[in-house]
Amino acid sequence: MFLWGTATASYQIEGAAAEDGRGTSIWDTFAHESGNVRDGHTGDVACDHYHRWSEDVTLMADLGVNSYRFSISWPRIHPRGDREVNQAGLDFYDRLVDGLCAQGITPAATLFHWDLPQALEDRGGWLNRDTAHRLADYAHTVSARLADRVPIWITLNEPFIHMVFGYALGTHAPGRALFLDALPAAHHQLLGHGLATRALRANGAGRVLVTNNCTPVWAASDAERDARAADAYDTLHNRLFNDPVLLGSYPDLSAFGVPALDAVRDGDLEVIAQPLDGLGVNYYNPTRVAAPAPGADTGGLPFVDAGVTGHPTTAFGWPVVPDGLRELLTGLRARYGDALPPVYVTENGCSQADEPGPDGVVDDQGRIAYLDGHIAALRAAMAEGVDVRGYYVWSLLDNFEWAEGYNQRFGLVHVDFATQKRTPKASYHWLKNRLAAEHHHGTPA
Ligand code: PNW
Repeated sequence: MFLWGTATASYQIEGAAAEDGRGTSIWDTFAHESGNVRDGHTGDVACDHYHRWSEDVTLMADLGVNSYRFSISWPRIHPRGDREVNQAGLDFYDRLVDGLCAQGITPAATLFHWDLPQALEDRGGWLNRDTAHRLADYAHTVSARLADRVPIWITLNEPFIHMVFGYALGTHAPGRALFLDALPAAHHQLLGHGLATRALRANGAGRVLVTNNCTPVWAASDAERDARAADAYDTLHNRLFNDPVLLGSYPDLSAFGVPALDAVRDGDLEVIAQPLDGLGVNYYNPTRVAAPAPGADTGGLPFVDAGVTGHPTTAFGWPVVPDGLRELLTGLRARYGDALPPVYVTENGCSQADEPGPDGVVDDQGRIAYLDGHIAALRAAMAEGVDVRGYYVWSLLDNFEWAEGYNQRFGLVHVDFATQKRTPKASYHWLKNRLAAEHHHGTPA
């Protein structure tokens, strides 16, 4: 059965940051330090999903999705990052999973969606190889409790974005600006993926995936130097995370003047490359890059962002290019061939400045056009031979959009953060009709 779902992440929706024994995560620390998040927003309350999860499951059941991708808050389970387990944290996900199953909604659980226990950051976070082993312990704890009812597990969410924003640029937690010295955070996350995969399989987890944020890369011109810049960007953003998992090798970064990954030890790539049941792909937009101007200071990077022009943009300023999803998926198939497992589009969506009108209706026509275009592109990729098994809209609810706080709304459901009132937007009603028709015909969209 093709999986149609919505996606969320723990820190972005749960709130209840200090309840039931939850430990501190790097996002608690980061958001509470002034200047890091727009308007000083934090995830302390967020969508209060920790208390309102049942209402949110009902919203999904009414929408007609057959799957839900959520993430588990690591510090709710292991508050200090060590092996000590907080049962109340496990109990929360137990209730949620039972609630989903009762509605026929297949749970897909992400282990790490960026909310690392602060205690692990205090020991170096993902720059410390030991964190990979702690992820495996955590994978063991949660799958021992939930794998009997959760058939789909995603080890990591977007290790590229976490490395770049968290460790290279410092715009996300843990707020470190190490530039190219952030690279060990890539390897240690991937090692954690491999070790966690083993732990999940030992507990009978059904399907194990990793989710990478992928982007088609366009060269700004036909010039050879721009083509090389595009190749370099593609290597760092896409191949650095897909190659080791799917092929068992890292791409050669030295070809672009980027230092080699010296964190890699003998045997690591075998751990990272064990067979997967699927590749999770998050797609938002393509990226267009150029070679740096002669003498420009790019911090050692062999490319600059040239911007995608000539397309509509979202509230975030991200270009809307539906065909980029088809290009991305067929490109993955072309590059990896039979080494590409079934693909799950684990996130796709857009932000808009949505507010209810005088009639109470949130008329988000832009989101409807976005989703309609991307679902058509998904279908085109499948017609061209890409084995896609699922599609998840980011996001069910307007939520805490990281460094942007509550200022970027990605939800199918509007949230009034002052009252926690949920209002399904026009896109929710549109998708509901779409899913009902899909159910009727039995084929994807
Ligand atoms: C993803 N970019 O993050 C995350 O998985 C979600 O938690 C997030 O809410 C969603 O996309 C929307 O931002 C991204 O700059 C963050 O290319 C930044 C980028 C892409 C994805």
